[in-house]
Amino acid sequence: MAKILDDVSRTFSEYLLIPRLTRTHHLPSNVSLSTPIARTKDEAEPLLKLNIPFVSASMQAVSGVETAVALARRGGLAFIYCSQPIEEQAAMIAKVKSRKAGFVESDSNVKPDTPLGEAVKLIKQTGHSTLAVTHDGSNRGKFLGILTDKDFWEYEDNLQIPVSTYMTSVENVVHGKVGISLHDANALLRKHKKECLPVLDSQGCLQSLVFKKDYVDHLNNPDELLDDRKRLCVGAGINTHDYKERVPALMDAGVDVLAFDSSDGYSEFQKDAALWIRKKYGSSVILGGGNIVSADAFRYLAEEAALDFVKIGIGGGSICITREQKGIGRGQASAVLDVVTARNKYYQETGTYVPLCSDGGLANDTQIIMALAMGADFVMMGRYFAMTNESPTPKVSMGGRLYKPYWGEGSNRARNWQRYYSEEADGMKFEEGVDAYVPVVGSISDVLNVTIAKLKSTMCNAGSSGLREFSTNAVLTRISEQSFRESGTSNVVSIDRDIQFNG
Ligand code: MZP
Repeated sequence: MAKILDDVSRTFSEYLLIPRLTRTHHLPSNVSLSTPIARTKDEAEPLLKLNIPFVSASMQAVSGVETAVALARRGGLAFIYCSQPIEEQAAMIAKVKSRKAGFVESDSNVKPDTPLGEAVKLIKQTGHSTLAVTHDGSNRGKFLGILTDKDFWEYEDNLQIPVSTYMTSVENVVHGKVGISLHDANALLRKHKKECLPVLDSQGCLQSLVFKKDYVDHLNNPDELLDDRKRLCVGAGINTHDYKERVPALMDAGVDVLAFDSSDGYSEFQKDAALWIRKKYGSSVILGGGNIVSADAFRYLAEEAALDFVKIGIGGGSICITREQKGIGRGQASAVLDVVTARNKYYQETGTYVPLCSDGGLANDTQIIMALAMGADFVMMGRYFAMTNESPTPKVSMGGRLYKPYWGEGSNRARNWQRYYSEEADGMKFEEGVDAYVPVVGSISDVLNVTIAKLKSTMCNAGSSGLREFSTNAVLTRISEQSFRESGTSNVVSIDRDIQFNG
């Protein structure tokens, strides 16, 4: 007979945190949000820690190059989506890695005889206002000069004329020599009041560029998530079908973290693929997987597949209709609590700590806080990042408001059959995700500022300075429907919430 679990499936909104003693050192400025993303044994340092507990979902409408750069700059990590050809995903990873804090490979280059009009097009396409001019238009060609958007007037100048007429020629460009330190490169930029410093080899060929903007960015983003070569970190989604080709391409491109992107990760497919990757790359590769919602599934992926981290969540995503279509899934709070209990037990038994990620269905900052309080080490979000300026989709104006398209990986639009089916021939016979719109809310940095401020404030209320301490000490209470209703305002007419002004 089918087994029925004792408790119902619960969601994060059914809980509240009880404050603990806030001591005088419990100030937001003292709170660390650093959190592991790789398994550790006996409290050793993990291979990688996030500086904030937020990662973006491996989804077409969420994690592109700009999302990855903006999120890594704040200390989180994006998972570039795998529902695209291998070469395209690897190229996106390489692009993020080239945005090294410091020396950057020039990715916008032209030849001296390139018509100005083409250069203007390139500036618009890439959003980079500085182009390197090299003899062959490559990023390692003989350096001939620099063209910036200040060197011409698009609507006045003749767009047919070659860029050599408008560029600043090499003799007049302040440049550095290969081997120059970042400190000295920045000093040259400062001394000569320049925005960009080309670095040339002994043959006069371009090697890299150093931008004043990156120096300023670095100062503004002290939590940047960098690899040991000071490049931004980036993750990639993978599937259990083409991993033998995809993973080597992603590794060559410099990916830092891999994660299986699957709606149901409790499978031998995932274990077999994980073991193949481990055999080929050893323990130096950080490999996560899931998604799961039960203690058994955690034990299987932690023990048999030796994953570094495990993602929790089936059917809770904002664009997900899996529960409705197939009847599988679990309330996210119940799933997190069950898997955290299994993880803690595994830790006690083996000394191995496996980080957990709560993935999907986080409808607001309070739910993010609740997931972390319940023991998730970090959270993965789709909708949250899809709503930002940096997500890869265009803004659309509807009814006077700006929106962005946001679609599930299980929708017809994404056609990511590998996430859901085990046989290619099956294709997609039904959808598990919808095609929708979300309002535009601003830059990733802006939205993170608010979420981080709320999280740190709550952690102080709960008497904690770190995330592990937060979840270990958290005391939660379930709330009745009545108290849920009273969580907002009560018995008042709120100017913001209830009164609509007409201008
Ligand atoms: P959310 O943050 O938008 O609520 O949820 C994002 C998560 O939903 C993803 O990380 C992924 O686990 C899941 N997802 C992505 N596509 C679908 C779908 O089409 C889906 N059903 O459930």
